Amino acid sequence: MEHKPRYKILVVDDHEDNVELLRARLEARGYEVFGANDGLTALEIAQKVVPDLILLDVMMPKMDGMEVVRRLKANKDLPFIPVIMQTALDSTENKVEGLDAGADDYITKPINFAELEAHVKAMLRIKDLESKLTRKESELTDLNEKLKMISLTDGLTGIENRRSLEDRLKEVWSHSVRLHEPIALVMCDIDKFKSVNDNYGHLAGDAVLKEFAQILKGEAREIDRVGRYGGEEFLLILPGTVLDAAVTFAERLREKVERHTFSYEGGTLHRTMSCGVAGAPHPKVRDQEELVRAADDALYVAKETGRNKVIRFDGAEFNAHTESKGNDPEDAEKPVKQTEATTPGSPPRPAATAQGQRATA
Ligand code: GH3
Ligand code: MG
Ligand code: MG
Repeated sequence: MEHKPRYKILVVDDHEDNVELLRARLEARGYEVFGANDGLTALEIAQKVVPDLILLDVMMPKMDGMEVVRRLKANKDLPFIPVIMQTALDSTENKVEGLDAGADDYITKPINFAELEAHVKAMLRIKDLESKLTRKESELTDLNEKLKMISLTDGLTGIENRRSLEDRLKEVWSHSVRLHEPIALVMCDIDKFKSVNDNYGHLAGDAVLKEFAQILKGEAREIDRVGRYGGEEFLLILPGTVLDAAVTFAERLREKVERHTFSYEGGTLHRTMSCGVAGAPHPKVRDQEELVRAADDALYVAKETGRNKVIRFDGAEFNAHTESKGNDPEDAEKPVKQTEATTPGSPPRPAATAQGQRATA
């Protein structure tokens, strides 16, 4: 059998007899009844027991029912509690004033109990609907929060995904510009990661990615953002960091990865990573997209010049390499690595080339 909730009703009347009369009849109907003989006590009890309904006498000394209902309805800590005003005066003015003050219903004295009960039931139905709605609303808010989290999180590693990184970079970039603060990016890519999958299986690859993400997270500061930018490519956003410091940080990361033993079900393995580092302010970096491209270009040079290294955008090695590739404007939109694009699994990076050659122009 379904257990019916026991509704709590607060009866407020300056005449104790009236309270007791209603208490007896309502309790006989299965309601839990609380009584108050003045407005202030009513407000206190309402706060304490949070009744499902209040039967409120209008005419009371000190604080009348109008004031009580006004204060009740203004109290943001309380949920919706239907208030039925009981007025001895069968005057329209009194009813209007009560409803205006925030009462939900009224009943005139002397009280006809059958009528009162019908009003109580009707109000409790509304209360139930309202509670259900509030519950649904809060469930929906929770669900939206969760969805938002999911949409910004990388499913495999549990760290931020590319969308989240891009949102955050936009914010950090404008913050840096506004406050004339430096900002740096480290783009990391695991070297020869494809061979992990090929040699040890996709699950081993997944395990390495997860562990790799944790290494980056563990090394980053609280204010840094670490996310998975693509397959085995990770981006760190370092607010308030100059290029030199970011390069030092990336070098430390690189060494850490090089020394790290990755575990997967069935064994352990080692991998290295390459990093591209870029920072702003920098004459060749005008917006956050150019900053990402600069870090990506530097990463590309790191890959091209042997891997397991950190390359600084616009640094000596970066420029020497991009210059050696020539700066024929005809090539500007072509990938640097075009002739080597036959290497399986090494997609050309048009953006890298465009920016890299612009740097030498
Ligand atoms: P390089 O040193 O030039 O970066 O070589 P690489 O093998 O690391 O790079 P490449 O881009 O050739 O291969 C990346 C591989 O990463 C290919 C892809 O199957 C794998 N990969 C991408 N996402 C995932 C993933 O979520 N799990 C696993 N196991 N592998 C992934
Ligand atoms: Mg790689
Ligand atoms: Mg890659």
